[in-house]
Amino acid sequence: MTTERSLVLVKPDGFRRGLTGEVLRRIEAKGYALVALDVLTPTREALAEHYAEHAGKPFYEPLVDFMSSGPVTAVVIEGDDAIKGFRSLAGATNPTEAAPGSIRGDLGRDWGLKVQQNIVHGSDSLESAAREIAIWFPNLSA
Ligand code: IDP
Ligand code: MG
Repeated sequence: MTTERSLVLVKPDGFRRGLTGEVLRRIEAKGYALVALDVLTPTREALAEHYAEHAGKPFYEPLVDFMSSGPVTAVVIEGDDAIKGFRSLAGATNPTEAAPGSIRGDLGRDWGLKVQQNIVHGSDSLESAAREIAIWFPNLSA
């Protein structure tokens, strides 16, 4: 186990629904530290970088439209095994399948859209976390 940083986003659906505080509450209650926090409407350029691995997939354009549709809260969290730990707090990508107790399982649902609006993003590996933190917080020192 190592101290890790992860990039968390409260996506535009979560922000619009007033769930930023609830997401931050769960992160803090779990014991992770908040290292940096910003509220911003992401540019399509930043999202193209952030979601490069998904370029070309059927949900890619709807995903970029959705993610640039309004403000998000971007957060860097820190703690032992925080990357895996936050993925566990977030739950499965599909909110219908996400376990109750998780953020997506408790607060999300399928809205019948081309892209799943599932409240949060969390980095999925050390490499992704480093890459994503550099995109969202270029001035944050490691
Ligand atoms: P993750 O957010 O759980 O890591 P990824 O596979 O990285 O999931 O996908 C990024 C985002 O794209 C998801 O959070 C979700 O909003 C959307 N997405 C992923 N797969 C699908 C899909 O099959 N249908 C609709 N939207 C999807
Ligand atoms: Mg992902």
